[in-house]
Amino acid sequence: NKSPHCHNGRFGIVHLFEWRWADIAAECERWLGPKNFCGVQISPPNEHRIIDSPDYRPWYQRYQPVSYKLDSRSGNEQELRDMVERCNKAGVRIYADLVINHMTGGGQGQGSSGSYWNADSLSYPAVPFGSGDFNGRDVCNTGSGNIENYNDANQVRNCRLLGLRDLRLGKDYVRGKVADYINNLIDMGMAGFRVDAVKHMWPGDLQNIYSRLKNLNSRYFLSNSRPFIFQEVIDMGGEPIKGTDYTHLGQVTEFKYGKELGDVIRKNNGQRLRYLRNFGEGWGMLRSGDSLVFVDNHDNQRGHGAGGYGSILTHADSKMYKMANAFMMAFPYGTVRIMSSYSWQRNIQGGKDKNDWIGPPSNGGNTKSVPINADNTCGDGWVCEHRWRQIYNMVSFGAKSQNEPLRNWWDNGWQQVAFSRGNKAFIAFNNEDREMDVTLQTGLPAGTYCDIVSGQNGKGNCSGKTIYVGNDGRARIQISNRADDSFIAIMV
Ligand code: AAO
Repeated sequence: NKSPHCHNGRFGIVHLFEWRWADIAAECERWLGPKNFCGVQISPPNEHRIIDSPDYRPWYQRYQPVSYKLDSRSGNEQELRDMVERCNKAGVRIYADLVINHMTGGGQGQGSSGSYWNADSLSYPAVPFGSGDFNGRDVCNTGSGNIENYNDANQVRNCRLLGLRDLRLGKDYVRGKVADYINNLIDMGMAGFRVDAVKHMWPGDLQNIYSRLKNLNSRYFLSNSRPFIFQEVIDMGGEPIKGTDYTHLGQVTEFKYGKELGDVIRKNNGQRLRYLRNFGEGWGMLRSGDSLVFVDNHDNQRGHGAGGYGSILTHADSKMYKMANAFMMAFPYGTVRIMSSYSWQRNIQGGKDKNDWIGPPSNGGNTKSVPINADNTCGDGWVCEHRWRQIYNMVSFGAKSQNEPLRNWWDNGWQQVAFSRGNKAFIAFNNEDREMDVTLQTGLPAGTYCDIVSGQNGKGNCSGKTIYVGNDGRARIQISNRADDSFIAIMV
């Protein structure tokens, strides 16, 4: 349950946030497979609430389940099945986002598959869940019925997160319904799951649900393979509930990673690149094998969740963002997740983005498909960070070097660092406000290498910088602080 089941020579999970299933299927075949990506995190596939006001079809409606019918803003069940099959055939794994802590917030209506729901009477007949299937006053003792204090572990797990109707996961019937939903996805060929809001569920309840899960589908996976589980727990320290409360059950999202890495690359609070030498466990983070890491996610790129605007890097800070992603993919720590976003107009007032709710590019609420431009970038408001050369080439770097040890660390004491992964790959960063020109041990065999950051290594011609490694393994590394990208990466 801690293995993402990547095919050999593949690396990295990309979150295709709010993409349609049909587009993901095509992306597996035309891009993710050929570029050595391991897998895709998809948006929640189940029926969700449809919100028209005050926010019109916000992205967050998908975090309010109405039923476990596989009919959502990203497509219907047939499209979902087709996607899973085509991605598996392209060698790309699929991980679904599971929202199982709760159903909707207050109100009533019809969900994305047309199912009726009523939060006031706790009625979700398309599952069916009724009033006895939710936590209530018997277990939650706050005045509002919502979580009011994160320092009280009981209310974090027994009361309502943001008013969302809190499922009684201690109950056998509820556990069974949730497990049936997940097993349906496993049978279809999914490789695993991101589990939402795990802090708000008891470890024992999750253990029970996970123990009901089937092995992965033997059509695509070795027999007896268990689903890969990565659990969303925001643990920045200072609360009674810790990420390590859940590491015996699967991996856990390490939110310190993106915050600290953002602070280092922004040079906040006197941070220096050289301090990254022992990044990860050395900085008080989870054990590498327990940790799912990312520069930003769909919450903190818009001020939800945790991290803060002054720290978290996103596609909007592109130069620093590419550096952060490159470091993450080159450095040996955690399972790597890359964010793939759509753009929206930020409008921060009083520390809050007034536009943080804006949903994916759409025609009247129907999510648009993703058009691909001649230069391989995406159109129509889809950012497609995973199609930025500096990012997808680093996926290849990670794929090639992931089993090699960190070697040849060098730094200038401040904002210049370099290291190799064994004798397979080498990377150097210049985050100073001046040029870098040093001769370094790369660990690589002698030869002429093509920098995969500034260009592409085609058949016999390199459109990027050329780097010459001598017989002694050393190379002259020149990086301008004013270049589009102030780092270089080479590999055998
Ligand atoms: C929407 C509306 C709400 C409305 C609700 C119900 O926005 O106003 O009440 O519907 O009608 C997403 C959106 C929500 C949305 C929800 C449902 O983000 O705005 O609510 O869909 O549509 C906590 C959870 C964490 C959660 C995060 C957002 O622990 O699990 O809040 N993330 C997931 C998803 C997310 C989704 C949900 C869960 C719900 O990724 O997309 O919500 O399914 C502290 C705690 C954290 C806590 C944060 C935020 O963090 O530690 O556990 O996260 O607060 O409340 C520093 C600290 C850090 C602290 C942070 C913020 O960084 O170091 O610990 O400050 O104070």
